[in-house]
Amino acid sequence: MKIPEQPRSFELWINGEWTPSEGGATIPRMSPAHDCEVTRVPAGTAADVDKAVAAAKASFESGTWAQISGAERSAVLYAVADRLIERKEELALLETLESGKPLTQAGFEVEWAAGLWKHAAALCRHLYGESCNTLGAGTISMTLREPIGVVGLITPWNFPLLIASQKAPYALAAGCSAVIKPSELTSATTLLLAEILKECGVPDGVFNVVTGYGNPVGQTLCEHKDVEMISFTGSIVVGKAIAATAACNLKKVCLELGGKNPMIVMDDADLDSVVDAARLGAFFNMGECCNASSRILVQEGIADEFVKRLTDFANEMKVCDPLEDDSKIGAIINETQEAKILGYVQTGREAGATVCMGGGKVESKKGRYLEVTILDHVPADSPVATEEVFGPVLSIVRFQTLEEAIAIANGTDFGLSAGIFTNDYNQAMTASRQLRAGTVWVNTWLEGHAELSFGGYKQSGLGRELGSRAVEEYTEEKSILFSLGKRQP
Ligand code: TXE
Repeated sequence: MKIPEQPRSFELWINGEWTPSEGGATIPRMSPAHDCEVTRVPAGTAADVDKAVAAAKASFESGTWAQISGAERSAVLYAVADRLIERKEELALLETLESGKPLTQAGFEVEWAAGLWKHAAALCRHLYGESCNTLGAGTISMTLREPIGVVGLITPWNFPLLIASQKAPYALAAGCSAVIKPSELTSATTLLLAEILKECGVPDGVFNVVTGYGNPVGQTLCEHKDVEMISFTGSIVVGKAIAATAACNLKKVCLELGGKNPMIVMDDADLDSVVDAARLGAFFNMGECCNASSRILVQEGIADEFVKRLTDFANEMKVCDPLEDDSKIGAIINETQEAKILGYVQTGREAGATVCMGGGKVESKKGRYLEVTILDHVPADSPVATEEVFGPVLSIVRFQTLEEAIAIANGTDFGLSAGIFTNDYNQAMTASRQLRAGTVWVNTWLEGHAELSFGGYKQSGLGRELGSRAVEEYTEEKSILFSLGKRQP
């Protein structure tokens, strides 16, 4: 796959068409792997957000989408899924060029995203209310689920198309209209998604994209009185700021804020499965993954063997140009992230951890690459073992008993995902109950299914995405009571 000679330029997508930004400023995106400009998007303004929200509100009030049947919406969302697959190569290439992730993984991400559009398409026809039968013979009651209105979706750079697809299809399935702000680093696939939605029959104004920086674009969206809900994926710091802003006009917020996910490995675990899962969990997407198993808690009896086998395996992982077929680890998204990751490795060294492999930069003429890094004997309370690194750095913490492992696992502010590898049923069930996380994997990792909800305990977030109730997040519940016959005074 070749890098296009010219960077691809985009405008905003408002009311079903490409629209220049009011301000005229643009954001060039340099490929983190190739050191050349690959895309350019508008640096949107508050006025652009106002325009997009007005278009979304008008489309919502017109009923062209909100008031048609679930079956009709479902047909459109299925078509979107098919079109994503048809344009997979183009989408995957843009994703790789902007993010630095291996092209094979970007292709997988497009397929995964398409699967979410299909899941939402199926849910379109299954939005039910309730009826209460115990209010007395003189009444009939029901509840309805109605779309919440205009929603603001704010997404990060690690899985741009996938995370947009964890939000947009469910919002649309509910009948909402949306304004989405992708990360300023990786906006291209979200803009193409807008074009695809139009091709597939989503009415104008229902899906709008305003590119640009967190402030003013994201900030204005969060402050906007005509936006009823914000769904955000990103850092804890920004998540808290969004919650505070949204509180001023009582918007609903749904937040997915990352994790420091513990994988517990017991002495009796099947080592082949563990090593494979640990490699995938810790290094998929260069570790820039909210579900990364960035700390592995290993029981002492198996620890030396585990570290040896994992290190041998990880040594085979090729860190190189993400456009190469056998690339397993691509480039790091930007200098800020690179410095953050290297800083954490340094704190690990200072805390007394052993660097089993990696720990530094990969020398390259072009691009920003880091070595696959494994730290052993990491103190459980050190920063590299308790804070989100978001890079190809794995911390191994050793423990003696399951009780100790669960205490360590639960000992951070996060609670996104967790897991245990063991063949002992009792240990697996005990951990499943006691781990404070939105997802617990047993003898597997990173296995995601749209049918299961996704979200965090504690500071990993608020609300849930995916699962059978994913569409409900984007609705209001209305209670209706019929009084039969003449009302008794
Ligand atoms: O995130 P930000 P960054 C974590 C990860 C990473 C760190 C920083 O640890 O190292 O966050 O990444 C928009 N109002 N995650 O700086 O700033 C911003 O433009 C409204 C975990 O990129 O939170 C982008 O679209 N929006 C995470 C989005 O928020 C604002 C995935 C995320 O950017 C805003 C990514 C504001 N005031 C990073 N300021 C996960 N949960 O998976 C910024 N934004």
